[in-house]
Amino acid sequence: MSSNRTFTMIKPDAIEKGYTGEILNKIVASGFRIISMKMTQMSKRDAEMFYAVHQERPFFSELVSFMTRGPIVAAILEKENAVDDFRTLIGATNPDEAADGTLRKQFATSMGENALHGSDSNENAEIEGAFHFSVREMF
Ligand code: 3AN
Repeated sequence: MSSNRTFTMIKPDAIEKGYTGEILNKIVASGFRIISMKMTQMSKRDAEMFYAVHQERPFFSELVSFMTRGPIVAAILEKENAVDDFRTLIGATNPDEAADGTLRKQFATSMGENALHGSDSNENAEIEGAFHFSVREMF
């Protein structure tokens, strides 16, 4: 994937609360183009693989059960400087620390239930995008 792409998931908490449409509108209005998108539910094994880097962290089992409790919307997004600009758009992991105008400030409730994922590097954007989408699902 090129360095102008990032990967996101709208997490189960935001979907349960009916925020999907509003979040997608804000992402597109912020200049991101949707390359790939689907609503899907991760299995326990999927979430354990996706978040393998966090497996030693104390919140790992909480994270896996949260991310599998309902559907997510996974998407690959394109924009110049996509990874950094999307991290800026979503805001800090902890919504209490997220800046005004960020998606987590508006839609997240806690450190765990924080509404959106955004890749933290070009390398991870590519790995995470390939985890959810095949080449023929990238447009
Ligand atoms: P970010 O998603 O902002 O890159 P990471 O990579 O530090 O944050 O954490 C990955 C995910 O793990 C977060 N999105 C969040 O859902 C969860 N998480 C991080 N820290 C905690 C915590 N202290 N308690 C519960 N869940 C957490």
